[in-house]
Amino acid sequence: MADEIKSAMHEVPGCKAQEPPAELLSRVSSLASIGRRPLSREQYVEGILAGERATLARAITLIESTRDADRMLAEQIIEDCLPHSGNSIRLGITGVPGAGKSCLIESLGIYLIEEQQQKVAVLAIDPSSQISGGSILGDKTRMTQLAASDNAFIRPTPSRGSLGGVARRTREAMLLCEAAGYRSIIVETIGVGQSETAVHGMVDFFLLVLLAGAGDELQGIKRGVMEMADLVLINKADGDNIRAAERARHDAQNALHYLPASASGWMPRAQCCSAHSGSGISELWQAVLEYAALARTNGWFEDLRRSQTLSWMHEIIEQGLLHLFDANAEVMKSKHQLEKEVIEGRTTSFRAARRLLEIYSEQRPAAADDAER
Ligand SMILES: Nc1nc2c(ncn2[C@@H]2O[C@H](COP(=O)(O)OP(=O)(O)O)[C@@H](O)[C@H]2O)c(=O)[nH]1
Ligand SMILES: [Mg+2]
Repeated sequence: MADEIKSAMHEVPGCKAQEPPAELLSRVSSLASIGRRPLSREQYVEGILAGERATLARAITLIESTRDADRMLAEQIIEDCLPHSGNSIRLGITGVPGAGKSCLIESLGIYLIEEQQQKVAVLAIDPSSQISGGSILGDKTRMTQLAASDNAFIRPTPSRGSLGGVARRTREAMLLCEAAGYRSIIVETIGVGQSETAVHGMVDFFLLVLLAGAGDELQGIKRGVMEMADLVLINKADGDNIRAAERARHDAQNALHYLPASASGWMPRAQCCSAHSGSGISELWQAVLEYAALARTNGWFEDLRRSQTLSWMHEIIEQGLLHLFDANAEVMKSKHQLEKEVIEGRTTSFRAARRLLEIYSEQRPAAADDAER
């Protein structure tokens, strides 16, 4: 921009570019930085509890940061927000790419805002974005109406790190969204690898979006994913596709019957919907509400959240230990050599792993002694 102005001025003969006064420059730069002024822990928390989207977004950026200082501040913010979180319904949505998840979230989100007077947060877990650099970003174009609403908060997937790391950041972002007053949290995943399991481990209700197709509609969907579903939705039940969708719904309902009963006491169902026409969207929400009412009455809702919280703790310990292991200089010194020996068949993977763990545990007491001294 500044270069454009400069070059335009150079084209005017006799016009000499002048340096703006230093005082003006400093005023402009302080004006520009107002939005990014560092906030204190209290300012972050106050802003989030007041439902300020910009502050919420900045706090999530801290969660995603790899800087230790940011991480520490993020943890303090989460701690302060924790007593205000939890009051929501957490929905997970999975399905093959192209099934219409993003369009469905747009349609459901608008329904929740307009018909149920709710605030809706949309988060995403997309491990493939590690390679593509944030493929879910494109999805905002499928959620234009929702993205424009003051009552919606859409956050693309954090694109760095392992699935465990991505999942942890999404869970933490979810807690902050709840503290900011979002009563419906929707987490979108793509049906790849472990991401369904990660999302299932952080939501109350799990939705599987399928398409009516030629042949076996359930092909390509692993049995495990079907087992996790509380609701199977056959999307794109519109136009010429309505009858095929109804057949697919029937097949899915049959398949659900053969699965073991869910511990929640809920009977998973299959329903049709169209993200484009909006048919079946209120029925979808009705099923979520029915589930929540049942699970709250029989105690499952709280039991599930408690066990999820416990597994998060265990996951954080595992990740933390791995981090310590990788950061240990003695371990790293021997790791490369041992890896080479495993590849060349000179030792077994079991013995090499055991040796590294021994090196690691020999290091720990020494490190603790150092700290005491
Ligand atoms: N006919 C029809 N097309 C849909 C519907 N929902 C989504 N689509 C289309 O399906 C394609 C994939 O949708 P998208 O939401 O990006 O799928 P995702 O990959 O599962 O998130 C897009 O071209 C959508 O316009 C629907 O209800 N009916
Ligand atoms: Mg999508």
